Amino acid sequence: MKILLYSPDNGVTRNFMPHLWMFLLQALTPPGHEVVLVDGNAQPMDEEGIARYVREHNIGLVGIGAMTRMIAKAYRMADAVRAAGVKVVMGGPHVTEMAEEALGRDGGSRHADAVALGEADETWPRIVEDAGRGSLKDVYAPVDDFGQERKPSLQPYPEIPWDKIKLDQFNLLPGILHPLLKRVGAGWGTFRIIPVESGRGCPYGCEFCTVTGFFGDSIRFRTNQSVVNELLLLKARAREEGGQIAVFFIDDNFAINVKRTKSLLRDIIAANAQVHWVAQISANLLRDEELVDLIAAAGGKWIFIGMESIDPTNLAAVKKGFNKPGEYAVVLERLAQRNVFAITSFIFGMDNDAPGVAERTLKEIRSWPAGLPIFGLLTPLPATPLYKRLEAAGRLTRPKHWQEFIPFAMAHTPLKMSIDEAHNEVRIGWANSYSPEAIEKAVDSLNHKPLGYRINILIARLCFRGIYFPQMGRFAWVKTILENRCTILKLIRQGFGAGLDTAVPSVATEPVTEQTH
Ligand code: B12
Ligand code: SF4
Repeated sequence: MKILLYSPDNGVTRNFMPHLWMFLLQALTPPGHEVVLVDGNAQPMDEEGIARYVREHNIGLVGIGAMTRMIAKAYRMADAVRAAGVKVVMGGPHVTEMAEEALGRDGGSRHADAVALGEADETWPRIVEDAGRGSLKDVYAPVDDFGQERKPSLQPYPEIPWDKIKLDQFNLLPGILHPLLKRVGAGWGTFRIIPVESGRGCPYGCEFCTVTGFFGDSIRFRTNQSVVNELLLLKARAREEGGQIAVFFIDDNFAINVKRTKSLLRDIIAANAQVHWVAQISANLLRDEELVDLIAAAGGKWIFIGMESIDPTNLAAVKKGFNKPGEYAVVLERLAQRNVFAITSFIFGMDNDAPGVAERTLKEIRSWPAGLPIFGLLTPLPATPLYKRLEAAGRLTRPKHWQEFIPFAMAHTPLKMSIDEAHNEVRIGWANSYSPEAIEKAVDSLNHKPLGYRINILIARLCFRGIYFPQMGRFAWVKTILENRCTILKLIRQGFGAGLDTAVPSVATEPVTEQTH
C-alpha cells in the first residue's frame, strides 16, 4: 500500500521545520508499504490538489496530523481525500482531545475514518495493517492488555534513516540565492532545520499547555547514544551533500533533568557530534553555569525560553510561578556571554494584564542582550486546565475558535482589558521589536562580536518578523528587504571588508568560535 502522510500549513506563516511525527511514523511503518511525506508548508496544496495527488499517486491511506491551529485546514483536506474514495486516519494533539469532532459524533460532519489517540508510536503499525486489510477501526488508543494508557518508553527509539530519507522539500534556501551562496563558499547548497527529540513529557503542568496532559508528567528519555547517533547521521548527510543542517531539539524542556542533559551534552562533545542547535529550556534551569558552558560547547546557538510574562501575579495564575522575572536579565546575559542567544516568548491577555503591558515588557526587553522576542495571546486550547476554567466561568467568547481560525485573535475576554486592547498590545510588541530601526539596533548591539553573529540575528529577525506580519510571497519579502536595506547594506560592506568567506559561519561543522572569524 502507498501511504501519504500530510501536514497542513496554517495559511499565515511558513513553518521553518518539518514535523517530527511524519519521519517517526514513516520509520515505524511495517515493511512492504511505501510512505510519502507532504508538508503543506513546503508544498502548498489545496483540497483539489490533495485529491489529485492521491489519485495520481495511487495512494491507499492518508495520515493527517495537525495542531489545533491547523485543524480547520486539516479537516477540509481530509474531506477532499475521503471524497476521492481514500481512507483518512488523523492523529496529533487536537484530535486526541476532540476525537468526537473528527469522527463526526458531536453533531458535525465526519472528517476521519479513524483517529489515533495520543502517542501513536505503537498503534501506527496496527493502523497500517488494519487499513491494508480493509478493517480500519474508528479509534486507536495506546493501551496495555488491561486497558491502561501505555506511553512508549523511547528506549529503544526508532532509527530515522536520515542518510537516505528524501529531504528536498525542506531546503530553506530559495533557488534565487544559490549563485550568491556558491560565492560565499562550499557547503551552502542546502540549509535545513531538522527536528530531533531527546525525551518526552513535562511535569510542570502550566495551565495553558497541552503537553503535560498529552505526554504525561513523568519524562521518558532516549539513550544518549541514540541521540548522538542521530546527530552524527545528520552531520554526515550535510557534509556529503555540501549543505547545512541545524537541529531543533523539540523537547518541551530540554534541561528538565539537568544531570541527564549535561551527560548528553558531554557525550555529544566527546563524539564530535556537534551541529548548531536550538532547544527549549525554562529560565529557572539556566541558572546553572556549567550547563550553559556545555550548551555552548555542544553547538547550542538559540534557546527558546517561555517567559510568558514579566508579572509574577500572571505567572502564578497560570501555574508558571517557577519563572522568576527578576532573573531573566541575568540568564540572558549568561547565555550571550557564550554567544548563545534567546528566543523569548511572551503571552499577553493574561488576567492581570492591563493596557500598557506591551510597553512595560518592551522596556525590559530593551535592557537585555539582543534576541528574538515573540508575542502571542493567551489561547484556551481544548482540554487544557485553562480551557476548563474559562468555560466554567462563562468567559469563552469563541468556544470552538479552531473551527474558524483567526491568527492573533482572542477566544475569551481578559479581566483587565478588552479583547481589542489585548490585540493592540500584541501589535505593539511586534511592531516595536521588528521595525527596521529595532532590527538595526539589535544588529548594531553585536558590533563587538564577529560579523557572523550580526548576519545571524539579521536573518533570524527578518524571518521571525513573518510570524506576525504577512511575509508569505516574494513581493512581501522584497518589501521587507527594501525596508531593511540600510542594515543589509551595512553588513554587506562589513562582509567585503572582512572577506565574505570568514563572515558566514558553517552551521553543520563546528560551533562558531572567535577563531573562525
Ligand atoms: C516543535 C513544535 C513546534 C514547532 C513547529 C512544529 C514542527 N515543525 O515541529 C514551532 C516552534 C514552529 C511550533 C509552533 C507552534 N506551536 Co508547537 N510545538 C512543538 C512541540 C514542542 C514539539 C512537536 C513534536 O514534534 N512533538 C514530538 C512528536 C513525536 O509528537 P507529536 O507531534 O504529538 O506526534 C505524536 C502523536 O501526536 C501522534 N501523531 C501526530 N500526528 C499524527 C498523525 C497521524 C496520522 C497519526 C496516526 C499520529 C499522529 O503520533 C506522534 C508519535 O507518537 C510541541 C510540544 C510537544 N512536545 O509535542 C508543541 C505544540 C505542538 N505546539 C503547540 C502550539 C500551540 C504551537 C503554536 C500555535 C504556538 C503559538 N502560539 O504560536 C505555534 C503554531 C505553529 C503553526 N504551524 O502554526 C501546542 C499544540 C497544542 C494543540 N492543541 O494544538 C503544543 C502541543 C505545545 C503546547 N504548549 O501545548 N511548535
Ligand atoms: S509550558 Fe512548558 S513548562 Fe509549562 S507545562 Fe508546557 S511544556 Fe511544561
